[in-house]
Amino acid sequence: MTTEDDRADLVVVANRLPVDRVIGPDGSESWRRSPGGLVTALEPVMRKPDRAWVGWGGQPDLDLEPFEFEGSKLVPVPLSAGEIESYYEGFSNGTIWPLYHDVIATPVYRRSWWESYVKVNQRFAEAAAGAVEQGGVVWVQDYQLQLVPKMLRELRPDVTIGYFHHIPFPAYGLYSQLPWRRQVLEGLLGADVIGFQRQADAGNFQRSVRRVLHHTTRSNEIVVASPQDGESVSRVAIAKSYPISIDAQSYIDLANDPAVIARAKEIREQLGDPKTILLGVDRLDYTKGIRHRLKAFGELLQDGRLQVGDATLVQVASPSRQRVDAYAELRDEIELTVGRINGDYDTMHHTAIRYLHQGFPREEMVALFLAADVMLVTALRDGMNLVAKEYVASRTDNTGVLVLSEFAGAADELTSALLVNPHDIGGLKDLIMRAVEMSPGEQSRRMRALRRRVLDHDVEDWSHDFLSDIDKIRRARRDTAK
Ligand code: GDG
Repeated sequence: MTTEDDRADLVVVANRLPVDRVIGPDGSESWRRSPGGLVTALEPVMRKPDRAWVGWGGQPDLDLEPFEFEGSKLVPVPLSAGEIESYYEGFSNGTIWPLYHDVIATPVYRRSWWESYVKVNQRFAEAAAGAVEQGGVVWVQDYQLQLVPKMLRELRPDVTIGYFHHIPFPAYGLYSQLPWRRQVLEGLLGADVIGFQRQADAGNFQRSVRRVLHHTTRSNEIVVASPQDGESVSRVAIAKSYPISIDAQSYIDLANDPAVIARAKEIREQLGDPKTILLGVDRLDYTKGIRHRLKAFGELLQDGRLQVGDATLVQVASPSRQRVDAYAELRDEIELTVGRINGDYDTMHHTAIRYLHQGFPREEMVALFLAADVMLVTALRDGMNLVAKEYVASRTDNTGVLVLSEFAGAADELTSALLVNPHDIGGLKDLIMRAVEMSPGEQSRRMRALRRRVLDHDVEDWSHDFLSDIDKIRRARRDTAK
């Protein structure tokens, strides 16, 4: 039972709790902090007292009471195996994810998935409503929970609501395909502040709101008119960009760690000391442009512009959403392509592509960043792409080259990278060669500018900027209520 006293001043609501359940050999149960990016991003926020996090515990049918973890309260939301299939794998990752990433894969519109999404969003909204104190703040995270802001406002009109959208918001021409386009926009507009990665995403959202709901927008503001007791009452919602970032200092610390530096050297040696190591690090996802990257690299070997032994591509593709069909198919395609390229070009001593379908600890990732001369981020569409920022933060000696897709949110900030349209395979090949051949002077000039941006705007700035806008609204409301 939640009492008035243990309700939190700030509640984060996300699909997943920030912890994983571990069962010991003796059957004992404990929780471990999960390694995900969102957990790191919200760490400075959760460190403060009086915070709670509402989310799913990561296993089906886990119906648990709220519990304390590292000073904050965690409120588990149960999901059945069927709901994981329909709400999470289905509507979230089979409908919204491909639609919002410019239909790189075909979105599936299934009414039963939508019904499950509504039901599960309602459950999250109720859990949040029970966890937040009078006049508190709820911060909803991401596309799995787009209906929560409106549902929560209906349950708790006293609460100030924020929503952050980690993925792109598509142009109206694509968004309008969604059979539930009106309900989703109304759901999001339940929030007082709706945050996006890029200004272009906020612009796309505003245009959809004008076209579908006929609300007026001006600059970052949307006038939301809603009928109340027969009269139309309007309020203003903010929709603007708050580009997410990383905890840059933690990457610098790892990059300066002698064990990580030694490991980077070892990785180079184990790959046969090629002149150039190129690196890709992605969840295995069709949005990340892994196929385009492999094609460009394979053609460079075929053309003789790169030689095995001189250049090696390391591709980490961490396992992701393996029960969704499009992901299983993509894995087969990638592994076929890697096998073909390696079959054609490997020698007894050297491999063309070292492909790793595995997850690694953060230390190993930073060792890879240190070992890599060229980082390839060739996403076809990406909300931000944190890997690009992590690579830059780790390059403390200002060497290395970042090749970055224009279609990743990070391209708005990291303008000193070599920016590329990954659909243009010829252009991508030329840019990879430019990266491989770049002089130390140019590398250093570019890397310094990139590092300045990432270090000046880290993840703490992101949450601070968002929560200050929320706080302004909360204070204005309190003043009016006086
Ligand atoms: C979504 C949006 C947006 C990956 N493999 C391993 C590993 N990772 C880490 C990376 C990075 C994170 O996972 C992935 O973040 P990205 O931003 O690159 O991409 P998404 O997972 O698609 O994230 C994206 C983000 O949300 C935040 O708003 O930027 O656009 O799609 O931190 O390093 N980490 C470890 N082992 C791995 O094998 N330790």
